[in-house]
This record gives sequence, C-alpha cells and structure tokens, in this order.
Amino acid sequence: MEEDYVFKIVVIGDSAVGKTQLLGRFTRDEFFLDSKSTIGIEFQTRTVDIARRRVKAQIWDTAGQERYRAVTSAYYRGALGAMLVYDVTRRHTFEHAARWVDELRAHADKSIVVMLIGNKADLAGGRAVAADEAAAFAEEQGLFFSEASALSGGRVGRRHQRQWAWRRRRADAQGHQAVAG
Ligand SMILES: Nc1nc2c(ncn2[C@@H]2O[C@H](COP(=O)(O)OP(=O)(O)OP(=O)(O)O)[C@@H](O)[C@H]2O)c(=O)[nH]1
Ligand SMILES: [Mg+2]
Repeated sequence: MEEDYVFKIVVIGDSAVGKTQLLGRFTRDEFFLDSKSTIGIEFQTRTVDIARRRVKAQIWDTAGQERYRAVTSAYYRGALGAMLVYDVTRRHTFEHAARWVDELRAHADKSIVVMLIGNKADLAGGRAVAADEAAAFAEEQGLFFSEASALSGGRVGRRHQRQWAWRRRRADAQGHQAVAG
C-alpha cells in the first residue's frame, strides 16, 4: 500500500551512544550487543498508521566517529526531524550535544524538529547525566527530550509515534505531501 507521507529523519550523536541500535530496535525490534561502528550512511524505514494516514519514516544513520564523517549538508538535506542521541553513562557524549546542535543549525532546515535522546537508560547504576539536567538543556535549546533504551526497548515506539503525529500535523499545515521516495 502506498504511503501518504515520507518523512526523512536523521540520527546524530557521538560514536557508540547507540544510534544504530535505537534504529534497529525501532524498525525491526532487534538489538545486537556487539554491534559494529557505522561507516558511511545507511537508512532504514518503518511505516506506521497515524490518524488513518500511512506514514513512512525514512531514518538515516551515520557514523558518530569524526574520522568517518565526510557528510554534512547532504545528510541533513530534506530532513524534517533529527534525533540527537547521547549516552547517559558517558558524560562527554552529553556535553558534545551542544556541538551537534550547532551542526544542525549550520546544515539543516531551520524548521527541523529535534529530539534529544538519552540512551542506555537501562544502565541506571552507571548514570553520569541526570535526566533533569538534560531536560533543562533541551528546553533552553528548544528540543524535545526523552530517555530511552535500545536494549530494553523502553519508550522507543511511543516516542517516535508522538513525534510523527506531530510532524504529520505540521506537514498538513504546510500543505506538503510525500517529501521523498
Ligand atoms: N546497555 C545498553 N547498551 C547499548 C544500548 N544501545 C546501544 N548499546 C551498546 O552500545 C554500543 C554502541 O552501539 P551503536 O548503536 O553501534 O552506537 P552508534 O551510536 O551507532 O555508534 P557509531 O556508529 O560509531 O556512531 C554497542 O555495544 C551496543 O550494544 C542501550 O540502550 N543499552
Ligand atoms: Mg552506528
């Protein structure tokens, strides 16, 4: 069945924060403990029904490792949403979030919707970033915020669905359909 909308979403954040695993959890409900670092760019899709419309999310994933990052503008082109992921157990990945926000402001559409995601929330004992602190940063930067766990699957589905419902309304308001493929 044809989809009514195709939304491009990009996933960004430092290496090993769990971007690829979050994506795998969401699109195939899979998780691999020994995943390999991403090289280049990949995308995965999942179609969901929201308010009687078929919405295909085309979610782009790339390497957080600096040495693989040849992409900038092309990666962000046409993206309606971004998921900026950090690892709640590694503080520097949260501290780098401000730099990722700068990169978005430099290369992405001004109206892009950004969700800050504190991943690995299952590792409660190793927590190095308080949810309140991240929520405050998100508010100051105008981002949505949620913690998640690609390992346990916590909150991944509902969060995305909320994001899409929101985006579909916006797409309706702007009168555009099927932005890609
Ligand atoms: N405990 C736990 N481990 C996770 C979670 N998500 C990812 N991991 C682990 O963290 C490591 C890195 O995950 P990836 O998804 O490959 O990280 P990435 O952000 O895609 O990394 P790059 O591709 O290098 O940018 C892997 O060993 C995963 O198994 C999670 O929610 N909880
Ligand atoms: Mg990856």
